[in-house]
Amino acid sequence: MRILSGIQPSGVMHVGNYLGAVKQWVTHQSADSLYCIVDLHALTLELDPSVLREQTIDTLATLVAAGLDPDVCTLFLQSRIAFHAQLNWLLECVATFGELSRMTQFKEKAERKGGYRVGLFTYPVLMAADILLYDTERVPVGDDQLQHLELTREIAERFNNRYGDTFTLPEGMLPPSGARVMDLQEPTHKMSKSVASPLGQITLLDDPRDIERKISRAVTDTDGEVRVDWENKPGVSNLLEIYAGFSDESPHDVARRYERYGELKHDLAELVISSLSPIAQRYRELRADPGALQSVLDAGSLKATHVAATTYQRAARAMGLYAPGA
Ligand code: ATP
Ligand code: LTN
Repeated sequence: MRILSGIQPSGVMHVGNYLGAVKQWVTHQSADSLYCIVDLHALTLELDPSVLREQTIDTLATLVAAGLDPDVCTLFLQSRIAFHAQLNWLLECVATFGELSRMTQFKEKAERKGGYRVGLFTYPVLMAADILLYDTERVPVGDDQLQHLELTREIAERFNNRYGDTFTLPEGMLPPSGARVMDLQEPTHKMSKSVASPLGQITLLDDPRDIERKISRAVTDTDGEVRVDWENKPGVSNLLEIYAGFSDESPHDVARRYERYGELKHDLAELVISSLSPIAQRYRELRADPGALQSVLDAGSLKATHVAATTYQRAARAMGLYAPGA
């Protein structure tokens, strides 16, 4: 089963990224899975170039520390493979302005910032190129990316109908719990790397004292009953969801064991600390050897290029371009 997914090097990874995406990547890694650091997508943000460079290596180290093994799966950098940008252009000539205008992530991010970059608008087309280039069958992502995936399928279907069967239609893959982790301080908003919320996010590199502090201060409610009720108790529901994501249970089963918020928070902090401490420790070791991390990217890019070239040329030929091959 061909699996591909991507993550932006837009900051330190948080438990939302981990439970929604990366934990599934680790579980499903094989010789047929590719994981991509989407640095081109991060150019839609206004990052200082030196910060982007640092964060790219930090992201790679975090992925390996979280359990991705470069000897098993392919870990690569999007910008190293020019076919992503090339297929992006072909697909921009298949996607429509109207469908991109309906993307909620674009609408939300554009609202936050006037004078946004055009890339923020065309972002989902590049994501479709990432996915379609590798004949991807499954895309493990958090819930916020399902709309982009649906668009990817629509673009691929339209392309296949217009130019002949070229692309595999991918399907999303959500984790049973943790597909949508909310900010601990504002539990009606998704936890997000690019939104500053120091107490609202738990990162994979937080030290145990910070994790404990953030969980103990997480917003709850005054009703006092531990149960899943997203409408009336988003804070408590979110804590149960995070717990379930780490312990591989259902949030309802977790809720049944607790009477009081204090106990739930105490145990959740212990669970998160014991799950994340080894990742943070491994991260520090890996980050101390940037040369080894560069080699991971070199090897991964080499493996990915071969597949990408074949698919790109197939698509280009189908559209009438003089691409090499048949
Ligand atoms: P940004 O805030 O910059 O958009 P992000 O935190 O949403 O960043 P991405 O790099 O865009 O992170 O996403 C990487 C993966 O993490 C995607 O599969 C996405 O669906 C998932 N993800 C992101 N935030 C959450 C969340 N709060 N809960 C569950 N999954 C999430
Ligand atoms: N848009 C995604 C990141 C992303 C991605 C991909 C995910 C870019 N290309 C390909 C899966 C497959 C996000 O998480 N914001």
